[in-house]
Amino acid sequence: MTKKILLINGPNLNLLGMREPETYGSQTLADVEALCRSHAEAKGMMLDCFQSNHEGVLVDTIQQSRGVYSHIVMNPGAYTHTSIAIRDAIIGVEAKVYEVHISNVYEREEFRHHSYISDIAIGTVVGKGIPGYLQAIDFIAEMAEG
Ligand code: CA2
Repeated sequence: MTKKILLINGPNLNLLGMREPETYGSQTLADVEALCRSHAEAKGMMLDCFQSNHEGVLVDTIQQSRGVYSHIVMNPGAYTHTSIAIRDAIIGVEAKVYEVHISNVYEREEFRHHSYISDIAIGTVVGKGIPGYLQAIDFIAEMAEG
């Protein structure tokens, strides 16, 4: 069965390419989404994209992925470090979640060192820039079905 990926980006990632290029690069969110979609399609998978700045909307979106998506690639942004609600939503769906961080959170402020997502994710990539999203997609492509 074709793997169906939902790419979810959390708060402030709609600003990609517009500010802080030294930390987050110069590609816009639209660039990143198009890159991820074509990368997934080249590997025989399909990928949809979603971004929100709102915790509850992200929880709703994760819940609604049930029965539609086999995998989620998610950069939860700052909610990584705060959101038990997003953690619980991930635990509640069958889709397997791969966590992505553009920057190396372990080389930044201490409050970014803890993730509520990492221990329930199938994998985590940090500090690889935008190619980290492609690494997540590659991992999913190579995963055994089921
Ligand atoms: O490194 C990452 O991908 C983060 O998830 C990004 C979050 C941050 O709170 C996490 O600790 C690590 C922040 C996203 C902010 O995105 C921006 C993008 C461009 C310009 C300004 C902010």
